[in-house]
Amino acid sequence: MPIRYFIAILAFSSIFFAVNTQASLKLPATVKVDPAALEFEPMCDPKISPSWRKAQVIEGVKIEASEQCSPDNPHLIAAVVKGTNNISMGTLMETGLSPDAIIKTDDIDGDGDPDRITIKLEIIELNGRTPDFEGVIPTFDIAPGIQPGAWVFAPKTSGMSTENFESLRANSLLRLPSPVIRVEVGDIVQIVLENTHYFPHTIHLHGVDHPFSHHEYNGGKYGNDGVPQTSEINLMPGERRVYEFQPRQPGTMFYHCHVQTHTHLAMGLAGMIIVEENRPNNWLQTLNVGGGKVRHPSVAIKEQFDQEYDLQYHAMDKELHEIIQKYNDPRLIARDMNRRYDLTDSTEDYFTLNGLSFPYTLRESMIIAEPNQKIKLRMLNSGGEMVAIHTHGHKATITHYDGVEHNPAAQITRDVFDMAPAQRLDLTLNTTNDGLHNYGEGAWLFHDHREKGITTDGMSEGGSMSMIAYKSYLNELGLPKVAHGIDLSVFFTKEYYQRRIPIWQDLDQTSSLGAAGVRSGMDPETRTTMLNLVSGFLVGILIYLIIARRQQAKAAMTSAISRLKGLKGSKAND
Ligand SMILES: [Cu+2]
Repeated sequence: MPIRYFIAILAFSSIFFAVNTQASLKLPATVKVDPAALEFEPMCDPKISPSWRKAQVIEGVKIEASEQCSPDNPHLIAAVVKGTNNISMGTLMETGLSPDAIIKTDDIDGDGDPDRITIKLEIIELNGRTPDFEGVIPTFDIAPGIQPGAWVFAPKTSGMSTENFESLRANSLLRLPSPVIRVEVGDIVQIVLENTHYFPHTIHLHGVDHPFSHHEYNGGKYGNDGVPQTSEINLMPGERRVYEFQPRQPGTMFYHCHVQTHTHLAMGLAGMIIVEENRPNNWLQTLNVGGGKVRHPSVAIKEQFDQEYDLQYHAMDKELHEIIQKYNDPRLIARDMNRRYDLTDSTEDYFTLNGLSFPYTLRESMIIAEPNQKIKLRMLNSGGEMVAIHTHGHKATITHYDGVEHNPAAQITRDVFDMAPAQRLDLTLNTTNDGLHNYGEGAWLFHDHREKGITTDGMSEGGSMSMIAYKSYLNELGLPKVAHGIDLSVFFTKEYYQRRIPIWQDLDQTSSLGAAGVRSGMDPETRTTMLNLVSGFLVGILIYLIIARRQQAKAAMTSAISRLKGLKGSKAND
């Protein structure tokens, strides 16, 4: 090859790379995601009647107001306070409960309230696979578009698991978390577990005063502690078992499945069980479905507090919760859960408060306060790791650990509350603006201060974050009025959690921190690849020339050298 070709190739390469480098220095245009292309969900569930928020009396049961945008169904509260055996058919039909879901009888101590309480629970799968179509059923979104497969204990219901024939959404009784159960000291309580699921399960009453075994029920064959390795055998699909106890001590406790606990608890078979002090005429709200505000608090709570909230923190590993969405065959699910899934390699992806992640926590798990109130908070951590719950604008006092009162003289007031897995804390939130307990009214966040606790599958804002919102900071929907025109609606889109929205695109008018479009010219990676390609090509030609054209190369070299020599010789002669 004549030497001029080499020179031509080298020149072309140099110009090509120089031009390309110039081109890649041009900034790409900012690309905005058009809000019209997003699917905004209504911030409040339009199916929930605003009339549910009001203070009211149903079946003679006083139900406190709840300003949340998704308040609990007041008919349900009346039904679980009176018992499904003591209410009208009209009220029962408003709840979706089975007529034998909560049976209350026998005022044994003669103090004006029933002391024999029977609670029927089923096991429901949420966001599970169906053989009928692609997708999951019944659906329960913990945040927009986020549907982890889950199992819950649920009150015994009548009718369908979905809202109706056209909807895939779970009916409102079937949801995360498993319901809060409330009983009184001295009650004779029977929890009847009807295993409506395809796997074996049990109930372990963590922290509740219960005998290891009882022989009146279950034919003397089974125990009462829920542990298949010690007290009883697995409760198989289609079977029922009665757990009976008569608690002697009050406190905030915990119940959960004890079959393959490392996965069944994380799947959602875990809830709060609260033993209230015995008082006359103490009709309790036996279930708090979804947790949150207790709209019919016990007599003892009303003696001391203005409000009461049940708050369950739970976390989920996506990998575990996807298993039930892969197969319809219980053997394959059992194989993946019991033998392939390794909890020691797990990471928590979803963080929930009362079964929901931000922004849905704003619908129903906010603490709605007024100045100078004393609010009872009962907290449970049913996740697998520590949590560190921080209250903005407030310092609260820990009164009870694991249901046992802490020495009042030594109670600690602080603003971060660490809870080990399975731990319960009772807090008193005092909203007196004294610079210690509260710094004034606002829409104050309260959130897990492990920063991952405020994410949903790694996207922030999400997780178990909620608010302590003062009434003066609520809008007409019961959502927080946020200052400076900040718009929370973007969080109510699936696209946000699908990572499709540049989160800062609307911070200023020029969208200076929005998304960069496709760069003109080449990106650095492509440029490096091309450079390597061209270098390789050149080296290849060189090697080819050396090997195949070595004669011509030699001749060219010799003539070049002799030409140089000739030049030198003529210079010397000059
Ligand atoms: Cu289980």
